[in-house]
Amino acid sequence: MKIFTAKYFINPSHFIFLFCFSLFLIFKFDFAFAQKTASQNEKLFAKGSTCNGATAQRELNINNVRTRILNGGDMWWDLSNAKYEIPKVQSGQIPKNSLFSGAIWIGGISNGNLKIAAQTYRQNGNDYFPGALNITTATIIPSECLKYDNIWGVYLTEVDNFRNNSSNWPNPINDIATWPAMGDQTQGEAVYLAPFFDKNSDGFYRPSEGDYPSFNQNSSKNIPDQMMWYIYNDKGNIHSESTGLPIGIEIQTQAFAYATNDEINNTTFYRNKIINRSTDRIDSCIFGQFVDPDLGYYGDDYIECDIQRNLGICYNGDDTDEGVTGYGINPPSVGVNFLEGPKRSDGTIIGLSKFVYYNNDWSIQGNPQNPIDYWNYLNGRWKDGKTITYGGTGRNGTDTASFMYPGTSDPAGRANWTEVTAGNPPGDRRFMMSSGPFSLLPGAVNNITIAVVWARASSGGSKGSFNLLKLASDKASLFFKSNIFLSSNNPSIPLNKNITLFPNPGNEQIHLLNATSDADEIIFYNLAGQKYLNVKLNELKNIDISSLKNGTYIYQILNRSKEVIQTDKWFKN
Ligand SMILES: [Ca+2]
Ligand SMILES: [Ca+2]
Ligand SMILES: [Ca+2]
Ligand SMILES: [Ca+2]
Repeated sequence: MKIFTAKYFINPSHFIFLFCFSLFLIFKFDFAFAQKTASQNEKLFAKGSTCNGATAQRELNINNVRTRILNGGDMWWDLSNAKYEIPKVQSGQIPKNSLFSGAIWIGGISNGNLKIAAQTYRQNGNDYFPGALNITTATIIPSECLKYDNIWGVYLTEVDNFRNNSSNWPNPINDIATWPAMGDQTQGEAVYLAPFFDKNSDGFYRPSEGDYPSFNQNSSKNIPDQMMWYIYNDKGNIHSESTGLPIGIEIQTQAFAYATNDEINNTTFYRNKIINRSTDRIDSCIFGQFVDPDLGYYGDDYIECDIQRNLGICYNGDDTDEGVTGYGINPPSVGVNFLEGPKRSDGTIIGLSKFVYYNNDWSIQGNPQNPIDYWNYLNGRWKDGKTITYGGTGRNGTDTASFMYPGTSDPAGRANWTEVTAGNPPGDRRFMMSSGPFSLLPGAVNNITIAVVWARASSGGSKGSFNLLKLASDKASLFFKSNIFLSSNNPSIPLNKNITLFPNPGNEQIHLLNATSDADEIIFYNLAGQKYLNVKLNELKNIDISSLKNGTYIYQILNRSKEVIQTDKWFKN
């Protein structure tokens, strides 16, 4: 169990807080006076609403992960302790956690003002508050915040039990009965909020008529094995956490997971629908996922990113994860994957744009203390505004970079750069993965979906798990494209989940079972991600693998459009 003060900041004294708060006041009023054409938002901000912070918590636990979801923009903890337990244990056993906490940050420039919403540990307060905003004024009153201070959730088994038995319709379970499908019109909220299936197509959510919670609006398909829905905004009160100016955003989040027999069983997903309810255009807008990974014992971790995979990674800084909270030998790796980022004005989706980390201290590479610090990290800069430079500690070089520790994934092909090559002592890392910039127009809606992936190898120390994590990431991306992306009416990406490499393990020649005619090419990688064999598939779908050394491989099957239609493990012996 982690000691509160050790894990957190170095116990900020009251003095530091007051000092920051004074800075904030100076900063805020400076802006207010400088800005003669203060928008309606700033006027409303001056009045302010007086909502309390979010208090709901709920457990996502359908597969090998047991994690705590909160409704204040943060997750994976219970406000004191790490709650990203994987593998899920029975009661009485000591759980091991791979993440400590995480939260969403959003910043941008509007009317010359920096606006920012960011959470870390709620040590100073809150930037996010429960509830749906008035879509005209982007405001909310405290009683509405309180009404939405909840996380709604259903299992697929509960939805099935309800929708398949009309005798249950008059008496639905609580979360189906209270599912917040429709906003309060008298408060000016949006007509539709949480997605539902409208059985009788009358436009109203009435479980008594067979309507039920769904994953996508009015679709009966693709309901995850467990899903949650909650709504929050950055206008319920002043931003006492970051001390930034509010934006006027509403975020509707779905946390969900699937019980499977593959890597998806170690994965959790989060889809954030981010709506600009203000009348202001936000330029240079950046969306970020802040992550404090604590891989078992938190004091010996390393971080890295894989740019092509849009993946932020935490792996153990050595081969043994000590202590009662530690995983022991062959420790796992955990990663956070951007599956769907914000959209540019031309509709293209932005992936991982910046990756930066910081330490648990007050240095220029340490914890953020004011809105500019948060803004700098969102933009992949250090607290003093200096850009990352390639190599070493990421400072004081001449060659600029957008990503800390990209390994060998640098698109310009620069040398391998990791915490190992930098010679860092392992420690308690936090990272920020961001996506942008883009212009967030009034009323604009962006879906931002992430997956938390995890892998543990039985050999190869810390690095063995790190390599398997890349397969888990590929699996999550493919799963998203086939089951989630598709179902939200996006372009179709064919996925054949049934191809089998036979025999497995194999030796001289293998054959693809159930391969459809669009399977065109197969590529074998070793666990380090190096390409070993690239074969154009013949009519018979037979492959000569005699040139491969014995060992574990990851293969990808591509279609004629060079899209990956399957990826999995295969063994040569
Ligand atoms: Ca209806
Ligand atoms: Ca560790
Ligand atoms: Ca260690
Ligand atoms: Ca950490």
